Amino acid sequence: SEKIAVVPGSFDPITNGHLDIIKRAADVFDIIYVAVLNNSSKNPLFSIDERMDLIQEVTKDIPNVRIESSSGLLIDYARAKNAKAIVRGLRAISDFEYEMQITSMNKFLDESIETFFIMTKNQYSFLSSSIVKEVARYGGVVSGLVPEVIEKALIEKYSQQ
Ligand code: COD
Repeated sequence: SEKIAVVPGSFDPITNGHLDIIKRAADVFDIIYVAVLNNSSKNPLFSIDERMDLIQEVTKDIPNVRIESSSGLLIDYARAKNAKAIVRGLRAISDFEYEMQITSMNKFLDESIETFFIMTKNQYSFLSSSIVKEVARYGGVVSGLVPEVIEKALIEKYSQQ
């Protein structure tokens, strides 16, 4: 049977670090659902629809990737998709505590779904959507850190504000 995994996140916006995790997960699993979800502790810059469109654009060459969103719990979404796995990216030590916490909560909610971690490439270790937004907001160059369409979207977004 097909091995289905969910790659969840805020993706506000998607960076080359996220994209690398999605590509590597797509090499291992048959179908990847990239799920744009709400992180209640973050205040998003891009709407869910904008984030989904941007992800669609930069993953269009990966045939087994599907982009969706959900306003509920990740675990309910994963169950509805018949996913066996949740895939997360791991950067520096700072990700560890948070990831342990959500992984153990998701395990408590549904024991049958496993969380897998893919370690980031060195060059993306310190890359985050937040730091990219911070730099773009003050007119800094973020090429190489995000795909070109994302850089354009950031420039456009901040020029409107
Ligand atoms: N290199 C590698 N991986 C990276 C990089 C990078 N440079 N940057 C980010 N990542 C990874 C992250 O570690 C994460 O695994 C993934 O990419 C997405 O990152 P973000 O920051 O876009 O997403 P988060 O961490 O805000 O996502 C949190 C969720 C939205 C998944 C979470 O809040 C959630 O599940 N919300 C739904 C409600 C829910 O179920 N809550 C209870 C969970 S216990």
